[in-house]
Amino acid sequence: MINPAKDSLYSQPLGRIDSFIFDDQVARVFPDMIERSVPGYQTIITAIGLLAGRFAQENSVCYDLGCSLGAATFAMSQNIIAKNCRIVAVDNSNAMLARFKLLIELQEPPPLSIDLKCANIQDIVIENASIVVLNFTLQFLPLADRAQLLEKIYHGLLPNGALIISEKLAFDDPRQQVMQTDLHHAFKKSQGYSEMEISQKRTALENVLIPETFAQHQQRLTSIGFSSCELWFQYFNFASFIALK
Ligand code: GEK
Repeated sequence: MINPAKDSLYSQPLGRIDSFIFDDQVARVFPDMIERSVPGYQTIITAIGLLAGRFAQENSVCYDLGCSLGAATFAMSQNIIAKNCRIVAVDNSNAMLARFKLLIELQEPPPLSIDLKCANIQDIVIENASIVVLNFTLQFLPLADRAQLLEKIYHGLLPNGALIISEKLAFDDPRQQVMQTDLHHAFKKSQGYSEMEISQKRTALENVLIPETFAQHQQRLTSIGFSSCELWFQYFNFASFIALK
């Protein structure tokens, strides 16, 4: 059940393309899907571990919001040296969490306690946080709900806490938008996806994954109160940034 399978969900012509959801079919192929779809994904996961090592504070909580199979949680748990930290990993997909639980059981006991929660990240309490990770999760929330979640995170963060957000980006300049989108598709082709897979997946994600520009993210985070927000990684239209309290 847990062997990572190859993502071929969109490889056959689908008469009707349903909106993308994080169900068991997706959870089963997720590691392969995200690795071949998001340029720089593994680099970002490694860096989240390093950032957690730097920002985790003693006696605090580290949150992985929209944790999927826990890649960021595992990276954090291997790098946090601050004493008495725990990780709270949250996802509203039962299918993802069931597999994440199995992965934890299959591993050596993780060095930190990991608390898995099946919940909407909009409904959980965030408190005593030194680091919060939204690794490709915010993009799935309705635009109108994003500021409220980020305000809750800001208030739940300790002084000197950090929020790491990774997202697919949009661009104001139409030429950049076309070029970056084309380059992302070229990346997916280089990873073995066919034109049909790329196009069917794109349709499934329409109105489900809603990208914003980096300027929009930065403006919203600083208007909420974060003292700064800077990009630390970008590969075509995929980026990761860090906001400091
Ligand atoms: C990784 N961070 O591998 N509440 C809880 N979970 C949610 C919500 C919500 N409102 N909306 C979406 N999700 C991971 C990758 S994937 C990114 C994150 C992608 C969850 C959803 O169920 C899925 O597991 C995850 O957010 C997004 O580092 O597939 O592009």
